[in-house]
Amino acid sequence: MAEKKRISSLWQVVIAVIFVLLNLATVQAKTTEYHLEIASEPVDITGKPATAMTINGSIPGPVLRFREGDLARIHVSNRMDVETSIHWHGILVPPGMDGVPYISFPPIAPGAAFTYEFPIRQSGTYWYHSHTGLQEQRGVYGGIVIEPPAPRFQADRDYVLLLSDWADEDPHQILRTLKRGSEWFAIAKGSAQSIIGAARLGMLADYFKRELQRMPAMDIADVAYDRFLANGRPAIHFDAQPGEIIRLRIIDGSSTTFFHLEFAAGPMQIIAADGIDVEPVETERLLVGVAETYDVLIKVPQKGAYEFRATAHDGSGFTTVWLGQGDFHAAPDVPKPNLYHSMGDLSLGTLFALNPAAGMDMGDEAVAAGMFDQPGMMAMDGMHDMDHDMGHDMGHAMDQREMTDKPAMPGMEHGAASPPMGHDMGSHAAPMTGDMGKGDGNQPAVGHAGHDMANMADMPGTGQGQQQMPASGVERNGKKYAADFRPMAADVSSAGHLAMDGMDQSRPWPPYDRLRATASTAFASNKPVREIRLTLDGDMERYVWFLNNKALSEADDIPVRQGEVVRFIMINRTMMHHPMHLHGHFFRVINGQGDHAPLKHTVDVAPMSTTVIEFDANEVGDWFFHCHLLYHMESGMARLVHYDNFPMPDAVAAIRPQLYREMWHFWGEAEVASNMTEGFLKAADTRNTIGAEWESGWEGVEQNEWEGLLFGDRYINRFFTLFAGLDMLGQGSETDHTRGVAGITWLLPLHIESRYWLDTDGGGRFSFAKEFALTPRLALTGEAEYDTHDSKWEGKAGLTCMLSKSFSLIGQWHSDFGWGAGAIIRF
Ligand SMILES: [Cu+2]
Repeated sequence: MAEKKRISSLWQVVIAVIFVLLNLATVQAKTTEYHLEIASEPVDITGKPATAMTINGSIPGPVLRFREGDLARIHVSNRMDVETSIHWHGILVPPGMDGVPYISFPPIAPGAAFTYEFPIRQSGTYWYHSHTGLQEQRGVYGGIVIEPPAPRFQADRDYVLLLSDWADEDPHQILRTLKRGSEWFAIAKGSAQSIIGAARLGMLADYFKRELQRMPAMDIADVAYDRFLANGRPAIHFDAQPGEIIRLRIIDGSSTTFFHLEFAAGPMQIIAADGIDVEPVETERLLVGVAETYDVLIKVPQKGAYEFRATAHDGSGFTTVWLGQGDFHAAPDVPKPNLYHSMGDLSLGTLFALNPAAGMDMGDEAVAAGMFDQPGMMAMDGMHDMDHDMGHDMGHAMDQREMTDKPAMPGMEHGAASPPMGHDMGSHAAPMTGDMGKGDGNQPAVGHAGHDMANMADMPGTGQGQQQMPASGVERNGKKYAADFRPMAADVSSAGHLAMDGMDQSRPWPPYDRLRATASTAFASNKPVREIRLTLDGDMERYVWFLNNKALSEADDIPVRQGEVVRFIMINRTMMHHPMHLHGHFFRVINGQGDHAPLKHTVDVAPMSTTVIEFDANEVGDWFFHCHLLYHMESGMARLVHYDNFPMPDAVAAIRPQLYREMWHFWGEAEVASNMTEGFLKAADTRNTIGAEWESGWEGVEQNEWEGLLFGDRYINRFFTLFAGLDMLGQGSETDHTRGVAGITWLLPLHIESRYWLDTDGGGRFSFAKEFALTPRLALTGEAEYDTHDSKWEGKAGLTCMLSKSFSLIGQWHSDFGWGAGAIIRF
């Protein structure tokens, strides 16, 4: 009896405890609710009226604040006449809540609404943005702050600083300008290269060497912007009292702009990257990539107002936050990038040096075959020069190196060029990875390598004693990775205000090698590892961007399996930075910090370098993986990561093909001069163009003769295009003759465009065209053409002056139609 009573009172206690716990749980799992309305509205950001897409009437949208453990419920209403979506960048959500149209859910239709609901499983600084078309460029973005249960750092004030880029122009026009290969944005922001520009810097040799090697002219960014914005404004002020510690939650919500960050009153301390705490690290100047976030602490001086400046990576402008009161103290200018440096030479060494370091089997067809398409492969001379420049220091470093068993680049030995490559690669790899082999297991191995690098400071052209050149690398599972690399030769140009990107602390690359997680991020060693190699490729001229030489529309999904570790080896073969973002996961950035590799959701893969990331495949779903430069993503640099045990929801299955649809872009050009006219119309998707071109003269020996061509072409790579078409010849209103033609276009050294065709009359034609940029706007043009039917050469030479995006003036001489002057109109 007594026993029974004891049991029942025990039950009462248990029930009471469960009741209390349940209550506590409901108290803590608070639902935090937001209403967001997306609308199209007129704005005035630059003094000229423009149309923006706003969230709750503003750019950026409101900061959404949560506590870890909350349930987030966010109602998004679409007040526009186009579809939309919101993606929660860096937030771990169920796949259906990720907000990517055709992957997670159907887009939010005009006039419709969607309610997102997900538990908040993390804390830190994040952001949200539209994942539909180019809407992000129009203003559809905002910050997210999630408070942890117990904050790790105390600050007197806490501010969100959301950086972005703004153009009055319709982003679809921006994309069209990029697609047509226009030089206009480079001219508008002063980064276009020219012969006189190179001569003024004493870099003519570099200029022509690059041209000879058919390397594209380097540029840091694709688009010319009207403004850079801090929380939606060109300049803002944050309240701060003397001596206070301020936490800035910096979000790069730009469509394409990286920013150099600097505080006029001293260094900043990075305390979190992509929302997650890292061991505090100090830095003077910090490069934040598109879609990344950093939390930094800064200290307000005793008196004065100090500038926290975010300078666009390409040097085309900046946005400012003032902190404190009193006399204004501006942050120092960031030196402009020296774009003439033939980085290709250096980077070529980089590319090869890294591959063996990464333990890659370069015999892999996908990689190796693609590599021969690339400009880098053509630039063999550069490697020898680099070797030469490096001199004895490299050799010295090599002696100390523990050689690996693997041949430097097994797959390459078959190529004609293999002997020099193999040799050079070995020596280039040495200083970067040499000592790393001596580390055991996952030990950070960066220190010694850094020491070897210090020897490089004596290199010709460096002129600086202490160069910080952290070579990052790590050994894991018996394989070596070099995750980041900075070119090894510095150029302090005569101009003084120019610096080479990533070379020194004046234009640093992202600080990844110094980011260290606060606890081990290593995965269980018994997990299976899936390694996926992804080359990052692109063609600035056609403006197509690829992974493994394929656009999203052409490619298969990346398959992963729950429970495995997935490793992406990303090999950037372009001259641009690509901030790669994986949805639904955090990944380790292999950076030389061993077990303490930091966790991120977005990582910059620097020009011509290799970055390795790995993630625990534990978020079953379909997830987007893409370059976060908006126009790169839209032009193909994206993939779907698919878990093999994830069943696609029916609503998504029905619309998934739209994810892979091709966009067609249309443009044309008409040259009208006193002696002749010529021009073209084109419509193009990723690899196909259909178009028409014409030429007709009204002066000279072939008066009133005309020729028209209807064609379709197929883009193979930036050097080759196949085409077929109909060639029509006539005089006045008469068509004399029509014939079929087929051939290739081929980009020759010096960037000479050549075309070869055979026609159905049994003849053929070949032509060459070249444009010499004397200044950014003024070009000398030349064309020559030989036709077997006439057995004669026809030629044209002239000067063009680009006055605006759509208008140029020309003066020219044509062998058939004589002298003339006129204009080129682009539409
Ligand atoms: Cu990109």
